[in-house]
Amino acid sequence: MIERLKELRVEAVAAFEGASSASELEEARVRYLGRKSELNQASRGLGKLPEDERRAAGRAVNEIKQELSALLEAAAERLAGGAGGGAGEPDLTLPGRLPWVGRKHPITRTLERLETIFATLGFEVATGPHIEDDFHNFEALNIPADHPARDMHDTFYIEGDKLLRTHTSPVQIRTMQSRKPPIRIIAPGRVYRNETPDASHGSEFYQLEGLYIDKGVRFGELMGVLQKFLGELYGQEVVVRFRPGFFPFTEPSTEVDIECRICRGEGCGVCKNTGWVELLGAGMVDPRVFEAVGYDPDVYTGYAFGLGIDRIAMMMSGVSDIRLYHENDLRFLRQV
Ligand code: 2NL
Repeated sequence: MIERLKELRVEAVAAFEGASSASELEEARVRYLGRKSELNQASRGLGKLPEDERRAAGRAVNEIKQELSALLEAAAERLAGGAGGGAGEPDLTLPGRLPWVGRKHPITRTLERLETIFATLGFEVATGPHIEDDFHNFEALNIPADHPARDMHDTFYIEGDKLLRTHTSPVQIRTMQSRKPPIRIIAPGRVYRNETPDASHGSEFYQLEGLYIDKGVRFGELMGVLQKFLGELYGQEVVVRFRPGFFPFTEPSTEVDIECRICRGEGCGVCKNTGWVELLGAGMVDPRVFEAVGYDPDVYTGYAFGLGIDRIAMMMSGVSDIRLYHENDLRFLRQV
């Protein structure tokens, strides 16, 4: 039987490699790999062989099937490649195949736009590690030990006091520790939260925080800079609202909204009928943060702010599910 299989193999290889049209190839396929082919019958007859022959014959049948299937595929590709139909003549009237040109990820494009705006406002870009420690991510930011953000359910802990940063604030803590004011930086980057993902929450997303520290920095300057930033992003006619808020690391704190651009404040689905869309959180750096990094809060003051980059990207292009940005599906990424 093995002898017969070897002969069959030689015949089939010649048939697949020699096929000069799709129909010839199909004929060869039916003959050598089809349901009624000799090979398939041999395969079905294996059970009737004596135990000692069955193993070797079974292996031979499988090897040949695999080899022939690969050859069949290669032959099909070869025939499809020589376009121009049955005649084998290339159709020179067909449009050329454009090379596919890659592009930047929508989050990257949004980030670069934000960086450019803040560069014109005098902010330099600072970066830092994604694996942080409890001090830089929580303690120095005046986030108390019993704060829910520090729970296992909200933060990815690694081992000991190592964790994945939950915001980019630790970059600013590190910058303050290593430099003296004046400091005017933005810290953009990926952050991590142990959350069940849904349309507006991912376990990884992008944030941008800003920090300005010097002598005599006041709340009015924060308002002015954010108004200017939002004007550059959305057009100078944008309507900005500051409303009281709370963060452990700023005092006083504010939430910053813009008038809904879809309904112009009338109320719609996007602004959940409030007429306003929340964009940023901000405030004056809490004196306890200054103490944690060794700055004298009687000498220096400063402001800080934070925003979600994914959220800005979503609002720019009307995307309603944050998870789409992190699935790497090119059908989505090529559209937005
Ligand atoms: C938000 C709010 C905010 C900060 C981030 C900050 C950093 C340092 C000191 C003080 Cl080192 N503050 N960052 C301040 C206020 C708000 O983020 O909604 N982010 C998405």
